[in-house]
Amino acid sequence: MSCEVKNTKLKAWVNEVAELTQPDSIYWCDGSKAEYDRLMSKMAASGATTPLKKRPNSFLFRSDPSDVARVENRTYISYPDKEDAGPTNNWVAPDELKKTMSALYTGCMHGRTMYVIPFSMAAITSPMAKIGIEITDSPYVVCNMHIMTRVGSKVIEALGTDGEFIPCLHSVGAPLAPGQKDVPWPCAPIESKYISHFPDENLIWSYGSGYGGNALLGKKCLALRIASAMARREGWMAEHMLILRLISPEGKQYHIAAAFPSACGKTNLAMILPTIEGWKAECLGDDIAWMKIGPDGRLYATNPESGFFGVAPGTSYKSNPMAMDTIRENTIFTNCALTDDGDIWWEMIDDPAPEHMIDWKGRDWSPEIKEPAAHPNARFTVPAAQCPVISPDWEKPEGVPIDIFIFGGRRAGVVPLVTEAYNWDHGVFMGATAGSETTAANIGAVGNLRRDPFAMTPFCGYNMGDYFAHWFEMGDKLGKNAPRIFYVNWFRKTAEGKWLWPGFGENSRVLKWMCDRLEGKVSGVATPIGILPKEQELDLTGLEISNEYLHELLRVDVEAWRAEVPGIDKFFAQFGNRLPARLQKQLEDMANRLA
Ligand code: GTP
Ligand code: SPV
Ligand code: MN
Repeated sequence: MSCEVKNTKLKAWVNEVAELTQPDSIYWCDGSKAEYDRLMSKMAASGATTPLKKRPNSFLFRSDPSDVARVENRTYISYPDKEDAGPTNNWVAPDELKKTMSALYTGCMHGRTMYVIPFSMAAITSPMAKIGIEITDSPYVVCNMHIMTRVGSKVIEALGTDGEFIPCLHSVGAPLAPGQKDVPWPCAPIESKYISHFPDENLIWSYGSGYGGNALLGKKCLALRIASAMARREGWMAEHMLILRLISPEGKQYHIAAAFPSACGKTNLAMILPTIEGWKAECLGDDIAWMKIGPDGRLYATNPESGFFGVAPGTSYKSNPMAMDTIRENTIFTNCALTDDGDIWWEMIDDPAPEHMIDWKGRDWSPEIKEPAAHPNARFTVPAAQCPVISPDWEKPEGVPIDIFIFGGRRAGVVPLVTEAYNWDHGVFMGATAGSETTAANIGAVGNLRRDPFAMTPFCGYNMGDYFAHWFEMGDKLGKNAPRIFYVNWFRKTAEGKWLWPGFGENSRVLKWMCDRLEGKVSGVATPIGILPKEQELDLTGLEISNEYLHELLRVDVEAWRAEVPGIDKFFAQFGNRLPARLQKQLEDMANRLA
C-alpha cells in the first residue's frame, strides 16, 4: 500500500478480523495492474486458473461444482425485528446469526493470505459514491473486484482518519491445516454457506462461497441489499437495473433504466445495437442503478460498478456483438468450456462445438456427451470501459436523467411484448407484480414461475411492502418529472416452444415505440392491462415476422389475465399492513377493467 492507513476504525476492524480468522499474512490491495498480474500468475502456477492462449491477458476458472451461482436460500437480511426483513427475505436475529458465523470464522483463514480491498462503488468523484472495505481470503475475489469496482489507495486517502466505510467480510470457509495442499476452488458445503446483511449497521458477512454475487461483496450485497436500505432512509433508489442511452435519428437522447430478473436480458439490452435505421444506443450500466433526484427535479442514474459480470451462454456475435467485442481481452471467465487451442466456448456461441473440449468440470467433452460443456450460469468478468458502445458519459459524477423505466421478466405465455402503464401508480403495480421463470443465476430449480417484484426479490434489503411504499413516495416527489413506465416480455413462446419475438437488436423496435409514446406520436390502444401498440405503430421495417406471431405478441388474453388476479391478491396478502393501499387499489382497478 503506497499510502498510510490512518482510519482508526478501519485499522481496528482489520486487526479484529485477523485475530478471529487467523490468516498466515495480511495484504493491503493497491488496485494496481502489477498486483493483478502477480495474483493471476500465482493462481496460474497453483493450477487455480488456466491462462487462455487465444485471448490476451484472459483466464479461465472452474469453480467447485457445488459453487456455481448465488444461494438465495442461504442469504439473510438480519434486523432485530423479523418484520423489518419482511416475508420475502430469510431472517435470523443479528445476535444469533453473528454467533453462528463467528464460530465459522474462527480460524477460517489458516494457511491463507487475508486480503484487504479498499473499493469505491461509483466513481470516487461522484456524490453518490460509497466506500467499502472487503476483507477476503480469495485472490480470485481480489482480481474480480479490481474489474467490478474501483480499488486502490485513493479510497484509503478519501477515508482519512474518520471517514465512513461499509465493512464487507468474506471467507471461502476452507482453512488449510499445516502442509495441506489447496484445491483449485476452495469453498464450504452449502449448509455452512451464509450471505448475511445487517442493514442497521451497514455490515456484510459472507462465508463459504467464492462465487459472483456471494463473494464480490460490492455488487449485490452492498450496491443492492445494503444500498436499498440506505436509499430508503435517505430518499434515493438502488435498483437491479441496466442504464442505456438511446439516440433518435434527429439526435434526441432518451435515457432508459430497465429491471429484469437475473439472466433475463439486462446485459443484452444494455449493449443493444439497434436494427432500425438511424437509431443508436450507448451503454451506461448492465446490472445496477443508483438514482437520486437532481436539482432540476428529474431522476438521475449512476452505475455504481466499473465492470460487467455477464452470463456467458447465449452470448454470440449474432445475439450480443458488443459483448463479444468487449471480452476479447483482459477478461476473467468462470465455468466456461476450454477448447484444445486455448480459447473459451459455451452453448450458442457462434462456432459449433468442436470435436473435443474440456468442460466446466474439467472433464473431456465431445459432442456425444449430452450435458452442456459450459455451466448455464458461466460468466465473464470484464472492464466496462472495454465495451465499444460504452457511453462517454458513463462515469459522469451526477449521472444521467431517466426518461423511461422498463420492467419485465421471462414469461412463455400471457404477458404481451410491451405494455405502457396508465400512470405512476399503475407502473408501480406492474413492477410489484412482475413475474418470471427462474433461471440458473440462483442455485435451485429452473423454469418455475415466481413473482419477482422489480426484479428485486433476492436483492431488497428490507421489507418488500415498505419498498413498494418507497416507490410511491419517490413518484410523489418526482411528480411530472417521473419517468414513464413500460413492461416488456421478450420471452413469449409458441405452443411448440419457439420464440415468438426475435429479441436482441430487434428489441430496438419496441424501444422506438416507447420514445414515440413520449413524443405523443402514437396513441396505442387502451386495454384492461395498460396501453399496447397498435400493430401498425411498431416499426417492423426489414423484419420478417408473421402476422400470426405479431397478433399473438400484442394480444391481451382477458381470460388468462383474470386468472392472474387471485394469485396477485394472495401474493399481496403476505405483506399484511405493510402493503400500500395504493397497490391494492391498482389490483381492484385492473380486476374491474377485466370484468
Ligand atoms: P444477470 O447478469 O444475471 O443479472 O442477467 P441479465 O439480466 O444481464 O441477463 P443477460 O442479458 O445476460 O441474458 C441472459 C440470457 O438471456 C442470455 O442467454 C441471453 O442470450 C438471453 N437473452 C437476452 N436477451 C434476450 C432476448 O431479447 N430474447 C431472447 N430470446 N433471449 C435473450
Ligand atoms: C445476478 O444473478 O443477478 C447477477 C450475477 O448479476 S451475481 O453477481 O452472481 O449476482
Ligand atoms: Mn444481476
